[in-house]
Amino acid sequence: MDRSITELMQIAEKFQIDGMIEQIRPHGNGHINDTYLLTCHSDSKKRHYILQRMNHDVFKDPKGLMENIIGVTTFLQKKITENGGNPEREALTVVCTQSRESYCRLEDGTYWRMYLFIEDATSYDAVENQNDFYESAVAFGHFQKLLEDYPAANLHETIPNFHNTVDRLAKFKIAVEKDVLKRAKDVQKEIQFVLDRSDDCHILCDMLSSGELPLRVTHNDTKLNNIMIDNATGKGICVIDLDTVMPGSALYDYGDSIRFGANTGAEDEKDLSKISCDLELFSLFTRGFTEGCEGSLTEKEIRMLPMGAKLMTLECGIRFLTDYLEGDCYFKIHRPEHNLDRCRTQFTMVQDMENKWEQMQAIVEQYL
Ligand code: ADP
Ligand code: GN1
Ligand code: MG
Repeated sequence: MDRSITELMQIAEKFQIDGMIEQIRPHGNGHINDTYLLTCHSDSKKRHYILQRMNHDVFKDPKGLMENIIGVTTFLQKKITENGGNPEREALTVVCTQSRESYCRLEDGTYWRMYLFIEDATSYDAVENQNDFYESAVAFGHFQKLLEDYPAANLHETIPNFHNTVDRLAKFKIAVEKDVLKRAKDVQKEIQFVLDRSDDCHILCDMLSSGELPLRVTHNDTKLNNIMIDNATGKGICVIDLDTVMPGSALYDYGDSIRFGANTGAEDEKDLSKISCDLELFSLFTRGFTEGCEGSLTEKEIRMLPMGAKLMTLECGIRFLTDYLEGDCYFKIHRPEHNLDRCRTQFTMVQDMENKWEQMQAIVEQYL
């Protein structure tokens, strides 16, 4: 829902902000929450904050979600301080409400939270230079390493079965069957693409349940724009968008980053000839991620990295197609066939990875 500046200011004033509000405007390109950048000033000093309306349709338990975020950010800040880092730049900081809550619920049933803005850093929507992608890999790997001893049992599952590809496949099949908008007839090729890969959807799930792959505390949404790159040093300074931090596989984090960042085209590119898996970026990310994980990945995990990349891409395509068939209720869209365009880029990327499979495997083997 579009809100007036006055309304947004009233919401912002419920939080412990420093100074007078000067400006508030929409910010970033996330697909899920409504994000605003707040500028305040006190004694000629400017302060920035991120105000977010949490997507309550997607995250059914905002209280549990915020408990996770407080738990994880407190844990990270302690470790960052011990390591001599700057906890306010290298981790998210939740700004509490005047009544010292981590979020607030308005009378209209919407949920809001605030973070300190990470200054002098950028979240990129595409790889503009290779070093940023490499540094994002180191930072995502390091994030996982930092959370190695986080008590996973304390985490709420904010979206159950988030990367359970078998469950995603089942939900997709239901969407095809229901076909509420009668769109299925126009996307038969895409539907068949998924059905032809039904067996693949089981691979990671089976390996996690058999214990062949370890369960870790993972981020689960490691797109390049969920990391802040320091403007001065080019380092991945802070991992953001912690809504989906849950027990998962290292392959989810690795794979989702490859899906987005190693693609030569944008996630919603209409010209599919621009879509492919850039092996140089694939290799660079693999190097950065394994370095960031500091040797904690098992041999099996490393061997399965290409599969992580392929399945995260396939799964995301399945999710976009499911949302298209269900009437675009989940991901924000900015044009009528946006989810279909997104689905097509993902499937083109999967196809390209299948064509380059031996090369991808040879690359990851260098890191064994
Ligand atoms: P979504 O779940 O909708 O993707 P995010 O939490 O990723 O929401 O926020 C959307 C965008 O807002 C991010 O991609 C980033 O550009 C920006 N952003 C979010 N939090 C911060 C922060 N603390 N400091 C600076 N920028 C931020
Ligand atoms: C969403 O929230 P955002 O825009 O960082 C989604 C991811 C998808 C991604 C596709 C909670 O990420 O799972 O991979 O869009 N997040 C959620 O771009 O569903
Ligand atoms: Mg995001």
